[in-house]
Amino acid sequence: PDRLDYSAVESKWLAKWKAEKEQNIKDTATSKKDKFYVLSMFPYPSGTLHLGHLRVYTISDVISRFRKMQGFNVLHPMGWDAFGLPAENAAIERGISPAEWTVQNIEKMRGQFQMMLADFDWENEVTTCSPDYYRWTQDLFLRMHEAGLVYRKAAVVNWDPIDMTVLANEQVDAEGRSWRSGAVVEKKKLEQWFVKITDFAEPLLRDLETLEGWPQRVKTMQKNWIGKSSGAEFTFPINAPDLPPIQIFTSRPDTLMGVQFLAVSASHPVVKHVKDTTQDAALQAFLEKMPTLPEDSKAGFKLPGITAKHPLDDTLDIPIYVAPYVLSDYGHGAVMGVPGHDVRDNRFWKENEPETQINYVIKTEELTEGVPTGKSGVLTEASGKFSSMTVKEGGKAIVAAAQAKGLGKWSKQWRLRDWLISRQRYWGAPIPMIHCGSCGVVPVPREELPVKLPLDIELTGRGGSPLGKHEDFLNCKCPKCGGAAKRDTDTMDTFVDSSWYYMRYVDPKNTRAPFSYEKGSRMLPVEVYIGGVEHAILHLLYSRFFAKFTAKSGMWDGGDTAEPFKRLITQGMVHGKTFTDPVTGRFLKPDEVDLTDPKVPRLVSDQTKTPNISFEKMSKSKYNGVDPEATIKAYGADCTRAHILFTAPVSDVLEWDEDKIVGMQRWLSRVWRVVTSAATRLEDKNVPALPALHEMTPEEKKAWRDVHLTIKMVTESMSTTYSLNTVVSDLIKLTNALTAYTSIGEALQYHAAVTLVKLLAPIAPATAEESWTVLGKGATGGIFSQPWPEFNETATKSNDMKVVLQVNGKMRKVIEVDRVMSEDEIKELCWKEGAQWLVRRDGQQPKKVIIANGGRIANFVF
Ligand code: ANZ
Ligand code: ZN
Repeated sequence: PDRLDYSAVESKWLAKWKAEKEQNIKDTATSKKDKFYVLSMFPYPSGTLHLGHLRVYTISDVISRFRKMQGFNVLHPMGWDAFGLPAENAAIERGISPAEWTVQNIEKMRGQFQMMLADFDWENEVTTCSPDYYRWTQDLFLRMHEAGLVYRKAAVVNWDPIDMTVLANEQVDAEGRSWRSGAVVEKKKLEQWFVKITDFAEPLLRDLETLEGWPQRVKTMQKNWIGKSSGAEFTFPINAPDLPPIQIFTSRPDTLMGVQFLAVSASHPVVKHVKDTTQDAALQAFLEKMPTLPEDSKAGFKLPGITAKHPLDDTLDIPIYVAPYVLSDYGHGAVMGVPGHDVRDNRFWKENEPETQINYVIKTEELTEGVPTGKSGVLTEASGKFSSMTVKEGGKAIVAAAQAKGLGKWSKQWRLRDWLISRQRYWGAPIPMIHCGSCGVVPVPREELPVKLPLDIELTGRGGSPLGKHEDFLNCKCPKCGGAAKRDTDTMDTFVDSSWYYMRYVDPKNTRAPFSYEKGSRMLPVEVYIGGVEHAILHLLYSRFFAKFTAKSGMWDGGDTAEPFKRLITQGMVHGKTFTDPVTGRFLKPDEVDLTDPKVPRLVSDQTKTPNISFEKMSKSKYNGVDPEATIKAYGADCTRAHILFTAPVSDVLEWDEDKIVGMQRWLSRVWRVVTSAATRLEDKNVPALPALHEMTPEEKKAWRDVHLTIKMVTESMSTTYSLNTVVSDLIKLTNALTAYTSIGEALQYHAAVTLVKLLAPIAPATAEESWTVLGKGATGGIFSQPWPEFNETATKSNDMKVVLQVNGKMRKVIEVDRVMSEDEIKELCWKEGAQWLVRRDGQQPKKVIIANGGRIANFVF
């Protein structure tokens, strides 16, 4: 046929591939080939695949198929991040059990993955809510407990006073009310489980440097989150004999001589002391008001009857304030206030002590909001014996002086906090701990795992933790003394489940350990990880922590740094085409826009008006959502995949414009024409040999050079730059070139078409596979068992190769070259050979440089 019936072709190949896969299940663990692990972030099984999913999974599928054709032992697994709140909410709202809801959704989404022709290794599938997965989540929790990395501490939760239950942050609305009862949510302290991720702060920070394949932006986000800060600690004695002195952390010890006050958080011991000893009513009132004040509030209250001594100057009495801008969980929950050189201290001081002069102890040109905060400066006379030292020298001398008196030392602080993993919810991995009246908290012995989540549970969203009401679950025997005891009723944060799934994928059926040492060491780390930038901080940090912890405990060989993901691709969001009323700006529903002429949409209500069009984050309220299933049904999966890749670079926002898919459809039809015409010319002859380079006609040489240049560029894009949009445009160019050559011989045309189809296969697998049935000529196996085309440098070398240098479209010079060059090389060459036209006296730079005609024209546009 001269047009491909994509829907018939796609379902035909889907069935064949499936049968094939079932017949020969590969064994990634024993394969002799080099491994390549491609991972895309597993989805939450909400029941519907959205376009964002389609984008991530298209990217990973392309990379995986490409690497398989290159002969790697590829692992490209898929699974389900299946614990979490939505399942529980569905249960409360609709009475369906979370397990059932989840299973149904998984089945739906599995079908959608098939539709998009994603080639996942389903034999490695993991589902985090299944006991044979969460058994190992619990096992890892206990291993961390054994390593001293798990502890209990009181922490604040959201409490719904009407439903008498703990709420997740997502269940509290912007006004601070419960999603169900509407009650104003209160804060309540509960004993909860923490994981000591802070023990790994140093390697988590340090090893970021080894991650060359990560976007700098993500590394910076991780770095800031970990937040290492170097500075000093000083001790300020206070005139209350039965109280310990106040310790502070500062990043600017050089400003010590400028301290005019101390500020502490409400939970600092000195506050309680003053409150209890003075019974000061105004202080009481301030403390009651404090929780409602924002962190950037300038408010403060001077503690009555108490002052501090300056560490280096006994003559100074320093007032102590309690103030909301001091964080209780950073440093010592106390600040040395330097109004002269710290912006926040300055604001605070002007608000609370407007009459008192500000001490300036550093002379610097660098100001922040008018405050001299710069570090390139010298200490002034006000710094006494430290005056005229630089900031750096002064800091050293001041710390040394304080240290000599036992009142100071160098110190580091981290912003990173320990990880609170307790959730008072049902649909999560139960925390495998037991509370015994005589023995205290006792871990469940690891060989008794899993602690199974009971399925016969009634969820109401009211009256406390669901597991606490399930008697069979709750009551148990103490593993230590055998007496009656109670299970912990908390479940784990779902981030725990997703912090190690990529390790389970390498050995998903292991019944003795989370994964074996051999398989872990062989298959980890992941070569390419693809996912949304919204996970740039927590998920990646927790995953890195798990990789480091497991490697450190000898569960796999992670080398010096034990990082889980070598390369990270953060794919951009997909934005939907959004129509708004040109007058009111209101979002228009689909039936309010007349798209008879897609180029000129009109308002249904007023045909003289055209709506405004923009691309925005998809949402129900903007009526700009797109259902991937409908798109695939309408245009085919191959075409949809190509469209997704072509429209934007992987990390950029993708503006989804359905009108443009037809362009991809036309291209795939052209590919099909190239294929059928090559096959038709051969009729039923055998595969012809490719003519030797010197036997080719000039046009054939050109065509073959186009083919090899494309091999080079596509291979590079797929393996190093992941510039998948240019892969599609390079293939489009090659298709067009092959269509345009009119006098190439049948042998060359055949080999060119075969190469095109191979290069196309990762992107449009069904079209490529169908093309192969026409071109394969008795080859064994389908297109995906064919080797990836090899780039041949000599095929691209040419004695008639020239680059025409143009300036604003006018030819200036013809430069002879002896080989085909990359765009960058061509530009370099032009700057060298054409300096007289390109380097302008007025310093003007070209606005752009267009390399056209396969590198034969370089047009510099000024
Ligand atoms: C005096 C000072 C003078 C400061 C100056 C800065 C500039 P980083 O760098 O983020 O670690 N600080 C210390 N503990 C705090 C707390 N619990 N709550 C709020 N602020 C706190 O920040 C360190 C700086 O933050 C410290 O250095 C301290 O202010 C403040 F010219 O001390 B500085
Ligand atoms: Zn006991």
